[in-house]
Amino acid sequence: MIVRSYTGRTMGEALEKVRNDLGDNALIIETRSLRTPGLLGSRSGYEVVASSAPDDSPAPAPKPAPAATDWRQDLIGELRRPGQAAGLQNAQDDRHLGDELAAIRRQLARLSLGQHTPTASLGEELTTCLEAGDLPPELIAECDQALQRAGDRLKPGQRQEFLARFLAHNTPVAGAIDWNGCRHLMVVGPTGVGKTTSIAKLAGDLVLRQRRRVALVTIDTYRVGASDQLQAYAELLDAPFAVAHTPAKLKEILASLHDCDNVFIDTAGRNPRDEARLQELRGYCRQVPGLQVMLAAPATCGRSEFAGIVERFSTLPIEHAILTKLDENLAAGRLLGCLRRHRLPLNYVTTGQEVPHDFHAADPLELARMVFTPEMCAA
Ligand SMILES: Nc1nc2c(ncn2[C@@H]2O[C@H](COP(=O)(O)OP(=O)(O)OP(=O)(O)O)[C@@H](O)[C@H]2O)c(=O)[nH]1
Ligand SMILES: [Mg+2]
Repeated sequence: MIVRSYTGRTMGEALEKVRNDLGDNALIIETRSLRTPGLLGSRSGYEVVASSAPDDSPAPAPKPAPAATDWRQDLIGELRRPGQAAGLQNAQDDRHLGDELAAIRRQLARLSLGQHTPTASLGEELTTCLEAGDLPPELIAECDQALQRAGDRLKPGQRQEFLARFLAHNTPVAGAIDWNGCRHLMVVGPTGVGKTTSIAKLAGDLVLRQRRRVALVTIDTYRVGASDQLQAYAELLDAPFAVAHTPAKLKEILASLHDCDNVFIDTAGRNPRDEARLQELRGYCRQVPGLQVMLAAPATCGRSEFAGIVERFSTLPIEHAILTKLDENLAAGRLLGCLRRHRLPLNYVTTGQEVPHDFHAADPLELARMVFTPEMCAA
């Protein structure tokens, strides 16, 4: 297999040189932009490192230069003709070629985004893994730099764990709540994220494992069956239960529950764009002294949805956060990016529908290791 470097004033020019020299099956290993100082100011250009197809065949004779075409179109054309590109002999060749094409596709995506290849230290496999988990590009670049700094002090088998620790270090997490300092906890969040179920899990743990006296109160008087759902959990835990229709009533109920160690207050799901409903929640926060607020945010949403939820609910005095449905998350890297960006005071994660078992205190290293699970890396 031949590996050579080609330069050109444009990326298209450099890629044409690759094609002329190594043929249609050439594999792009790396691309980067160049800036060389000159008398009349700096000149820019591009370098492409490419190899011949991995069958050790000699490079084909140079062809006459074809008319200049858009290099992206050239590559797209090649991606659409996988069968012609390698003269497949068997399934192994096929798989190998598939991997190479996937690598070229990712290169193409990076180039079309104007990004430089961030894989110098990460290598293709780790970059693929981080990209598949949708880790933000700036975090991928930081991982690359971290590996570069570590240099050869790391053995190959230690690279994933090193990166998991690096990512964990960059993921702000508050950890388990000190329940002695949190008597009245109101859980807010969008509709259907798992607020009521999360309350049942937290309360269940406090009652069954920590032997605390807990009460459940709901101010969700909108959804049919909402209070029944919480009441059913209260009965299972043998805990007091009440419904409050107004802040004044909630104040009264909390005063009557003075012998309970902790009181959970469930709320109706709020569409983050529904300002009137959020205003109502702000009224409860203002009028009920000592009320602490926990945001329930789903681990399943995209970056902009997550940002919208945090932004809208941050008009409430959020002191705690629980990340729900972690078991349904398909992009651990994206989640880490959201957590780092919004700096949620994350206490707990929930990992399934089973009450009270499917939750635990948030652990940054565990969240970061999710990026490297085989399912994530194979995505
Ligand atoms: N997979 C999964 N499902 C969950 C989890 N937590 C809750 N659910 C499910 O999500 C659904 C909604 O849960 P609820 O607790 O009723 O959600 P909510 O936020 O109270 O809903 P509203 O009160 O209608 O806004 C239920 O089917 C739960 O079983 C979790 O961690 N993983
Ligand atoms: Mg609910």
